[in-house]
Amino acid sequence: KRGAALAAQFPYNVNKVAEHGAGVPPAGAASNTSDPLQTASTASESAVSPKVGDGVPPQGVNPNNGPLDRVRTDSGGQVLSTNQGVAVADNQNSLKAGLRGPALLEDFILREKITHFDHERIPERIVHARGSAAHGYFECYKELSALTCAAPFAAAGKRTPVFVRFSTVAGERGSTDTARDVRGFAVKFYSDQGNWDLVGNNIPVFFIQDAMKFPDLVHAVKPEPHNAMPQAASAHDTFWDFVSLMPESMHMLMWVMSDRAIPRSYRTMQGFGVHTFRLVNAHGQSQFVKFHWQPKQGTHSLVWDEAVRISGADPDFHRRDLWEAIEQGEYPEWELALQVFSEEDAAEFPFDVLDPTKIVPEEMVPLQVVGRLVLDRNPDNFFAETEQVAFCAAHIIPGIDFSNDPLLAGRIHSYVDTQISRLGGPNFHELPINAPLAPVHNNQRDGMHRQAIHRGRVAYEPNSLGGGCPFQAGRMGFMSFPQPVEEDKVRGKPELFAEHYAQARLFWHSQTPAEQMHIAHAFSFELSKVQVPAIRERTLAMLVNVDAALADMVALRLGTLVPDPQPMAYAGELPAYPPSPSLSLLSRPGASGIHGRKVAILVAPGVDEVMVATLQAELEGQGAVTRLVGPHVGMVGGLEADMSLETGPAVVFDAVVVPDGEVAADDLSGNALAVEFVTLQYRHCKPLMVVGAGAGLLAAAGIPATLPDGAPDPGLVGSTPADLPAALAAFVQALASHRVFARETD
Ligand code: HDD
Repeated sequence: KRGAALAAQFPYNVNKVAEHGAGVPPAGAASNTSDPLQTASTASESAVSPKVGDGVPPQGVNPNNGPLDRVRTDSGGQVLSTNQGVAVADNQNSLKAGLRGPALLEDFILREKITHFDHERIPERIVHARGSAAHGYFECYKELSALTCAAPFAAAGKRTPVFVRFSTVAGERGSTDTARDVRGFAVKFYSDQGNWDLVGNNIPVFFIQDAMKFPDLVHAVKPEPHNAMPQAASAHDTFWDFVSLMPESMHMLMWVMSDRAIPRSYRTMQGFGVHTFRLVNAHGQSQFVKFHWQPKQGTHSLVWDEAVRISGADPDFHRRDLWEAIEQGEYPEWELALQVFSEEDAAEFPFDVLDPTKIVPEEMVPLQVVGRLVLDRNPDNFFAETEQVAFCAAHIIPGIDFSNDPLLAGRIHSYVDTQISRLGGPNFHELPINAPLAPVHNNQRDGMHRQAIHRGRVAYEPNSLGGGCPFQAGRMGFMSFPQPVEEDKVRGKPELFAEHYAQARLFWHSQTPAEQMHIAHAFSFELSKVQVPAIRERTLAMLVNVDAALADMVALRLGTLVPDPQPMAYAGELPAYPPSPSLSLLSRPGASGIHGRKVAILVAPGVDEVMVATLQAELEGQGAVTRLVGPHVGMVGGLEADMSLETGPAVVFDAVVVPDGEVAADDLSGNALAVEFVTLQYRHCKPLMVVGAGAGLLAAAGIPATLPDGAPDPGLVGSTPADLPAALAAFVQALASHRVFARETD
């Protein structure tokens, strides 16, 4: 009798129940989704902190949701199966000849699982390996048919779904987010005329002028080949060896040594299409264009010491920031601005618009804002979307065309080519994240991993058996702008490409003193890591051509003298540009106040808990994110701390508040981590607010009450409990202006 009862309960091995123990699923669990055990575990796993959202994307916002739904898989309430859909009874134990015997070759379940696992990784991107992405839409402000027939600009209010991936360039897939580096800003528009990829960076120029040099540049900046060091850093000999022999990189080096290369967030950086492109209207008329993305959050950066510390505290800093902002409904936005100019205008510029080491200053061609980009949905799966997305500089649509920029020409080839090995064959365009919303019909067939099941016997054109389909679109299709060409076939560069310094000077002279200091320090830091003195000297010789004071500052910190300037290749007189204030990061504070800014509220037993609640409500009411940081997580008095001083150090916050409460202030003042917290907030020029007894912590940290010149420090807000509302207003203002660089002394 007992045997029969057990058999009903454990149908797999009625004679040896004890050997299987709890690993055997109760009878019927496979088909019975209301099983209490399963329900309980599903519920507890999906219970996440309300602070990071429930992970469920808002549906219906983005039209690209629909097609992706087809391939979305959700295992909630489902039984575990093999890839062939066979339910798996035991996911704990392999099949063996006896409990202590050898594993059996016939265990197809184990073999399928391990084989799939063995092939889970794909090659990382050869550059831009580290990245984070989100879905959203582009909304056109006004129709631009006079300029272009491109679908996203067809009507005011028209929304085109997009997928945007931000990245660092040099580091490997698992490298830190806050390395000094260029950031990729790649936008895939799923337009109704096909996919358009605007594969740009957060810096409007590039290191080199010709794609022929791209492999050399990348080999120089990547970890050195003999010892695979350093990771995600340009501060090493091979990079500076290369660039100091390539003076065309000088302008880009100025940008990369500026705070642009250590952004506070992906949300606070500009994006640029870099190259000159063409807009083409329905009549075939064309103008040149430069694309700019302007963050509504303002342009903000970290300071170097902070960026270095964040690498340890939270290497996913930018990925987390983007993810959390979107989960919290703080959708990042950029405006798309165009600089449009004719070929005749371009011929008058003192630089060549085909040279990607040059900008078109805004003073020469103003920006026109034509739409906005909103990121409102996190990916469901990092691999399927962020990793498998394949951007390509060659993906353009009717209404957009290339210019003859020789760097762009190489890119048009490189991206499809690289995906063929990275994504394992020529059909990567069928992966859901890459597939256009526009219909795809052609006679390309077969290849690895083909998804489409093409019907019929016709895979050629012209044909009569398929009624001539798919037929070519004629004037409704993509037509290259018929630019007249009559030249000799040569290898070489136009004369103006040889002028390398005038815009580097323009950039330098357009920075505020604090930004100039940061640039000088960045050059000094990077070159201090260079072991070969001749490389340092060669770089200094280039810097002299930019600005003598800059070369002096750097030479001083390298313990050397300023050498003679590097001879210039350009024979003509250098163009003189008036300073362009828009090149300073500080010229774009952003209109959105403190949205998405992260504020730490330091708590310890005895803190004024009512005040903490008020502070949280007020700051969160204005869009900031608050976190209670205490000596430990969990209950601190009557409050629940989100982070400890160790797991939530100063560098991951934009600002700090130390609330009132005498006992708490004493406790924090005696805590080395709390003292370090406010010290670093101060040192990194961030706003600090102290209320009542909270001021004791500033005193313990020896934080000066005024700026070095004796003026009041707008980022240091002190308050009595009674004056809290006025103090909060001052604090919010300081937070919105990001940093107090006048504080910097080190
Ligand atoms: Fe590139 C990736 C941006 C020059 C070849 N590039 C890549 C990505 C961005 C850029 C944002 C990452 C896309 C993603 O998120 O998946 N690249 C640029 C910009 C350039 C530039 C703004 C200069 C203006 N790139 C450039 C040249 C070449 C490449 C000159 C080759 C001739 N880039 C590649 C690549 C990558 C790539 C090897 C690596 C992974 C990939 O394409 O998908 O094909």
